[in-house]
Amino acid sequence: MKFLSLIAASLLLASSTGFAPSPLSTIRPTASLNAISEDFSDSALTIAEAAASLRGKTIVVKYGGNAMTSPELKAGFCQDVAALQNLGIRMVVVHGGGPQINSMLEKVGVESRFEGGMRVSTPEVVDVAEMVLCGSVNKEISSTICSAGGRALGLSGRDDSLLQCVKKIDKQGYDLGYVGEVEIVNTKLLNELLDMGICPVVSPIGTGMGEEKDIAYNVNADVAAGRIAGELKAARALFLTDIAGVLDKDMKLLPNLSCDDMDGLIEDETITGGMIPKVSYATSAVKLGVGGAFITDGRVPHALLKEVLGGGAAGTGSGD
Ligand code: X2W
Repeated sequence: MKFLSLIAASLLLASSTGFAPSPLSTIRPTASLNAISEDFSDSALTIAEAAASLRGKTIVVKYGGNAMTSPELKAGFCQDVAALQNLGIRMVVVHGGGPQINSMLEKVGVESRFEGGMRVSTPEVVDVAEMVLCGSVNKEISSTICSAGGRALGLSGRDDSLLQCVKKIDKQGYDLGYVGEVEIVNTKLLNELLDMGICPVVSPIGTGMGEEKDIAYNVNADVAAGRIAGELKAARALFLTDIAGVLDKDMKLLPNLSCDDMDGLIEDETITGGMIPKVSYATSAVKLGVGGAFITDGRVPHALLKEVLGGGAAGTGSGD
């Protein structure tokens, strides 16, 4: 339902503005498109309409570390990104890697803990996070998108000052160390890459500002994705994670939420831990002009393609 209203809104916009096809209009069918066409065999028109309405628009996808654990799901996600890119949609991937950072911290014997969904980050923790996120995780995602027929470039928030941060001040008064709050997003860089037909794959390590410009900040990936989506005024922000969406206290899925609902659910502690940054920054992205934000179960094969072109993989949506 949320999806249909989004498509309707997009089609309305397309027809009233005299929709111009993007320069990236080459359509190359891929394995992913075949995979979802089986699930949506009687809705080919809906898929075609969704694809046409999104051509030339921007979608920011947060790909969480918990949704990356299976090699098949990872390959499917990268195929989906390549397929959507080849349909002329401007794709931006912001990835996490929390579990991957945990296992490296364990290997090197550095302890860390979370407060309000944020990893308290000493300089040693930031070093390990940067090594894991910008090294193995980022390169694996960008190269797999390329192998699937897309064009992707991996970069971190420190490259060309993509994510300019200040130290995050925690509302509860915890000192989070070098956790960054994103103040400025270099949208010029992102738009230049998107105009070249390249999907930026962003690691959430930010750079300090002014005299602190050589400092690396560990940025929660949901925060980075929400801020990037908001600043790009993306058509959609999707957060792929390892749960079904936002759940109420009885673990029932809340499929459709407004920005006002979100604040109340955080206040009454229905939303806790790692879901807080996801929901808060999905909400702020919508407030900044993103067409709709969706928290989607990334454990569903081809969840991204299903959410964008089909009736949705399941999950929680917010927006128009
Ligand atoms: C995160 C960055 C990675 C992340 C961390 O160190 O785990 C902070 O919490 P997921 O997989 O999306 O959780 N940074 C400050 O967000 O990864």
